[in-house]
Amino acid sequence: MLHLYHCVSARSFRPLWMLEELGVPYELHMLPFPPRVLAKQYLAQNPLGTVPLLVDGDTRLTESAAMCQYLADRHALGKLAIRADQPAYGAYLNWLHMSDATLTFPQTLVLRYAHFEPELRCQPQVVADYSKWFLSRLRAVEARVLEQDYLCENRFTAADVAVGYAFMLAKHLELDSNFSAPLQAYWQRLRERPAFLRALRIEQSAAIVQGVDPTPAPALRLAKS
Ligand SMILES: N[C@@H](CCC(=O)N[C@@H](CS)C(=O)NCC(=O)O)C(=O)O
Repeated sequence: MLHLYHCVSARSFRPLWMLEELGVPYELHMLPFPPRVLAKQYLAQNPLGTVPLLVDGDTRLTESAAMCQYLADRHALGKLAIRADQPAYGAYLNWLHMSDATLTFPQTLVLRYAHFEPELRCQPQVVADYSKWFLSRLRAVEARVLEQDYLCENRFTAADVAVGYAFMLAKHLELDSNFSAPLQAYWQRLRERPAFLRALRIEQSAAIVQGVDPTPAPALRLAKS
């Protein structure tokens, strides 16, 4: 049985969405945000205190994009993967890595300096600069989805899940109104997927059942903790 440690709407949504796409059984462990502060016992599982953590027997992963790749390769006969011998493999890896290193990275600065820091430490200039940074980095996605519906081989893959989470976070950060028409259409395709909608419902109901605040992490203020 796979175990996923997750906070509502955090990057751990990537593996949750993947698991729902693949129909792989798993146990979902909901944590309050930030677990580092509010669930100190979790540090024994993941010393970083971050989510996600995916445990599969002796295998433990703490990087959400790597989890998308791992689950696609290991748990569904490659249904959502691109194989190393396929022409789109390099592009596939590039999207997977880009999803967090290039797209989510600037978003986390916006998140921190607009939402998480106490009022006096908020940094409007950082928020403005990194919002712009994020939106300009979406140009690569825009160019791709102008040509085809999905990022690789014109079919839905783990790369769309990894990149799709950056769109979900952008919605929470209210950056989505700046999306161009092709980006809006791509995001629409992703968020209409039954597995995406199921993952949203599952994280809410699991949070309630497990006694965790179901407010999406990006909407919380760290000061609240
Ligand atoms: N690069 C990692 C980042 C993990 C990460 O920073 N997760 C955030 C939630 S989106 C977290 O747990 N933050 C809580 C903290 O920093 O204490 C990934 O993609 O999984």
